[in-house]
Amino acid sequence: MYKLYTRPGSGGFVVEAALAMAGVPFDQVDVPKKDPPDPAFHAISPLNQVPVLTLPDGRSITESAAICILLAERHPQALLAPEPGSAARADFLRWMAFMSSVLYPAVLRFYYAHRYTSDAEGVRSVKEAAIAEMDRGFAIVDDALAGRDWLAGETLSLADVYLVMLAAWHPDTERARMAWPNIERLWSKLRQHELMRKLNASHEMWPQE
Ligand SMILES: N[C@@H](CCC(=O)N[C@@H](CS)C(=O)NCC(=O)O)C(=O)O
Repeated sequence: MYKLYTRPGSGGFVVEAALAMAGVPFDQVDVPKKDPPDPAFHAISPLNQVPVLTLPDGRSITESAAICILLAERHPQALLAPEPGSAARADFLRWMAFMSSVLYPAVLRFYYAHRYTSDAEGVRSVKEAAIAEMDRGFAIVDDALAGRDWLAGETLSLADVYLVMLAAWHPDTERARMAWPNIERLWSKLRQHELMRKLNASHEMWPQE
């Protein structure tokens, strides 16, 4: 059985969505935010971050995008991602990598700004720069969504869930929803999606409609 180490409001949101969409049972462990972490958690998550997924064979992996791609591979019937080899698969991989390497780190720079400067006075500048970097990244994804219902392929994939999770973390969601109408169009659909609504009830990513 899978075991998901997570925390409400964290990147565990998209992994929980993937497991639920795949219809596979899993154990869930809510990891308290503490530094240093418990040694057992540190052994599977050296950066003391969630999500971590322990696979049925006992191996544990970190990195939300890698976990999503792996789950899509292991549960192809759930259509969590476009089929390997398809043109849409290339889009899926591109956007998963873009979101986890550009947008997610920009979000972390905002919420953990003290880690990115040795100057206590510099925290504000780090936060401002983080928002500018988020804005640059979201604008690129918003352009990619123009005239499209979904980020990759013709149906919902984990890339869409990943995107709305990141959008919900924007420090100014009011402005985000106005600034990127294509992302907002996708997000508004997912705000009505039964599973997303259910997950949002425990993660409180956005105000429930
Ligand atoms: N690159 C990692 C980032 C994971 C991450 O930063 N998780 C946050 C929660 S959303 C966390 O655990 N932060 C605690 C910390 O960095 O101390 C991924 O994509 O899974």
